[in-house]
Amino acid sequence: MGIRIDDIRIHRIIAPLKKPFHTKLQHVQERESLIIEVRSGDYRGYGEGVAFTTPWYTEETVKTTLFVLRHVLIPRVKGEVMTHPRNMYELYETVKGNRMAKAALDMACWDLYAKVKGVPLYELYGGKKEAIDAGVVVTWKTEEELREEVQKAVDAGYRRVKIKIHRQIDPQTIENVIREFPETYFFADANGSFTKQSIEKLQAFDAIGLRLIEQPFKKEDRILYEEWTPQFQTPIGLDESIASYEDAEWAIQSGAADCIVLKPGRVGGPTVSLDIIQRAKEASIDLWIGGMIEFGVSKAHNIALATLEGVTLPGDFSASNHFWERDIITPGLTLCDGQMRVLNEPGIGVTIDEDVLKQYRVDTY
Ligand code: OSB
Ligand code: MG
Repeated sequence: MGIRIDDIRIHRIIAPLKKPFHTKLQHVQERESLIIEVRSGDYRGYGEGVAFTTPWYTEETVKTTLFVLRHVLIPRVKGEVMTHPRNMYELYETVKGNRMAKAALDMACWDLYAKVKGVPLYELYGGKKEAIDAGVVVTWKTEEELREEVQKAVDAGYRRVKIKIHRQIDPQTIENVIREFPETYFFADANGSFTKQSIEKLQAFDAIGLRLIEQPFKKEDRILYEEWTPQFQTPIGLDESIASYEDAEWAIQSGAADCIVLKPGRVGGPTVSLDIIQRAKEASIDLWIGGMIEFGVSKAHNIALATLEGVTLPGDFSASNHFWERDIITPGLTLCDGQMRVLNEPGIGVTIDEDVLKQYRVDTY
């Protein structure tokens, strides 16, 4: 028996960050996002649109995802009967690109499906872990601030800390700080800042004992990845480069990546993510799940995926209190011994805090 999609709502929200997120690409002080709600009878499935207000990180934006959801994707699924979330995805799979819009809807369909079945999402996915490793990102301007931020992260219990870097900074700054925390796993994320002309600088970063360097070159620089990834001693993880299953396939087959950074909200949602995780597992390539300054709805979806065996390294899983004074879910996500407990309720396993949603909401469509 199928699940009729009776109605779909989109809430556009804006929330201030506790501390500005400062990177070379953008200074983020508040986060605009979409929360999508798919209804069937009394059941509600939730998804999150994770594009930003402007195209500084991905081509898609809040406005483009909103347009595509309202005028292209939702008309294809509203009133239809879901026998499985993959069947819903097939209704709009041929729409070109716009994977962040697709992901928001796909998340909501998976959550709804699991709730109607009365099972936690991770169980539906076949996940086995009871807790997943947490990880946090730090942005910084001075060595002193970097040290302080890392110390705060370590004190909060994070065992994996990701540091934002770019080609103009001195690798010595990073080395000085990470040496002081020998127990911590340090990743560095360059967000595509390095070029063919700055390979030597990247080689210097390669020598400081990082556990991973994320997206050193632009996503378009496939030739550089294919040539250079095998030559670094630090594993290279591809983030922006992985926007689809086919991108993951290229990264695996060409040797351009030692590790896949999977952002479910960017590749099209759980349906595509499950396929990528399966493929990475078959290829025995490392994979971790990344975030993009997300609220608890997306994080809860990501936690469910992270329980799968093919997810081999700690991802961008920070507690609700890292970015937010108040998250839109209740209870908020917390750390326990450097880990996050898997949510054992039907669907994503968290409830929307209607008061907070109302406080952040600027529009409903
Ligand atoms: O490149 O991983 C990235 C945040 C926004 C956009 C891009 C990225 C990030 C992060 C933060 O590094 C990850 C998180 O949400 O914890
Ligand atoms: Mg990244």
